[in-house]
Amino acid sequence: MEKSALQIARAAYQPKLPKALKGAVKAKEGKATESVGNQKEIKELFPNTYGMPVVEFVPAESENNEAVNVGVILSGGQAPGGHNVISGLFDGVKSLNKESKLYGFLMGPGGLVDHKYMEITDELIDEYRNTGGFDIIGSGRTKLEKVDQFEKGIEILRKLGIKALVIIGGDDSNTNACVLAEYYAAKKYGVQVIGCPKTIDGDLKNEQIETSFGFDTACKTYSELIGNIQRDCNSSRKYWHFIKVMGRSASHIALECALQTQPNVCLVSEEVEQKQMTLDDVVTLIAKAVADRAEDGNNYGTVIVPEGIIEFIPAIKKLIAQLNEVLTDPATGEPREFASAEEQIAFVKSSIEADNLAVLESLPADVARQLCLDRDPHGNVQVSLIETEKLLSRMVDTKLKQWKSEGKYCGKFSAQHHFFGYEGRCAAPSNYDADYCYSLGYNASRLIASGKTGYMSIVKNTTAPADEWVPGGVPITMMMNIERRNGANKPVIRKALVELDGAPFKYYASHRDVWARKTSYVYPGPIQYFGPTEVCDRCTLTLALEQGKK
Ligand code: FBP
Repeated sequence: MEKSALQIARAAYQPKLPKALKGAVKAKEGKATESVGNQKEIKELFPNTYGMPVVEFVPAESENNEAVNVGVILSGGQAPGGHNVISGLFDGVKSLNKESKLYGFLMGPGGLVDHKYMEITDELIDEYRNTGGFDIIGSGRTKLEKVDQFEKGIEILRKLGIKALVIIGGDDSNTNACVLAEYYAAKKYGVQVIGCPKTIDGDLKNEQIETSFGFDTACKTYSELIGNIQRDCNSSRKYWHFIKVMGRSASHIALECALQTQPNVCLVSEEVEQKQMTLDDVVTLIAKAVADRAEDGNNYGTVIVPEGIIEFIPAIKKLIAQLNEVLTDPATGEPREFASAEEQIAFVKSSIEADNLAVLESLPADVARQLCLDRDPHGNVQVSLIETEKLLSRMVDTKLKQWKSEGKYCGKFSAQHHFFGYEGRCAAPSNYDADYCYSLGYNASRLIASGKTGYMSIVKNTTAPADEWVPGGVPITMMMNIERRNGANKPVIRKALVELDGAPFKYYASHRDVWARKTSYVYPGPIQYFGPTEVCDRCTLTLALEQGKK
């Protein structure tokens, strides 16, 4: 495969490792832990993996350096840095013992169940160091949650002599990793399961996990593009750009992009929910910004829309919750099957409550259809398919026309639409993600060597220079609570939504009135890989604000 000059230079980049991982380590254990909610139920469900301590790796004289065969799985949506997790893990297991082997299961968790795998060799890994994408072994969204899958898995793990499995995924995949760890521990199968926090959405974080990998690079990529649009917008001064950014539920990406680019409007789903806003309230908020700027002679602007917003409008959220219930077969817990889309829509309409039906029918026909029909394998509405940016601009246009008819000055309104999601998920990882991911993978090898299972690999203090980063592990059960999913109560990792009393949102809220009216755009430009550290190694503004570093 031919490579660009940047790719060649980038391949030679040696990711930074925390000083604590540069020699032999031992696990320093904290106190017994509790889950974040429903302690009694989680303890009962995870008798072998509940209550374990948080661990931190500290220097040691020597460590367990027996050869170990390890398997790795990339699960769910792509996120920049996945290849570096695997290269860190590869280097980590080889540094323990040269005879260790790393096997990659192909196309996600399904590869484990279907026994599709490949050995990761020196030559192979060297092709992928510091590159974006998950293409080294591919990814997939098969849910690993049934006993027959676990049993199929153990067959191939035994055949390959694999003693530990690393699952690189988001909250759902790490929940399943924990269920698998518990199952193998209960059965005494002798296979450890370690998770790794991945998702561009940034919603797998808590007191132990500073950020999920990929969030940094994806937000920098989208912010570069939003900055370019803002410069175009400020040059021609004739369009309002509606820019939807990914983030299935949480608005972390939208908020981070707003902090980096200072648009006229950024919607934050969590605020919409907290203020119990209706779709009309959201439309009015944007239309007001358009009319206010028109008064100043500015018939242009930018609006950032988080992908998941539709699910946070309380009336629509209630509707979706009922759709999820009625579209799940209570006997199997699986999505119900229908002969045709029309049959499915008719079933939905006859099964939901009257107030939910009224909300469904108030929506534009294409959006209503989308809500009734599409689900991902986890049973979630596929929000990335709903064209919210177009829906909102259409409704803003109608609102402005109505205001004009009532005599209000609204200027001219002409809209352009964008959706940034896939553009950022496979970008070459920023230095932050390249270093963070390599450290997460290397650190996973130390969790394995210390005999841990049901843990997630973590690296803390990442706003400091990499030397001072703190590697360790957090028991996955510690992050769990019980939530209603697809018509049933399930133990799941609690998703981190944008906190309205957190520093990133507060910073945005204290500036947004000025940004809404006055053109205050910032143009962040492309990710830089070579150059001054304050340009190349900076973290997201979200993380800097959360840690009081801005
Ligand atoms: P993960 O949570 O699996 O990392 O994926 C997140 C995401 O990128 C969302 O932002 C988006 O809604 C979704 O994946 C799109 O999924 P798909 O790749 O299946 O279209």
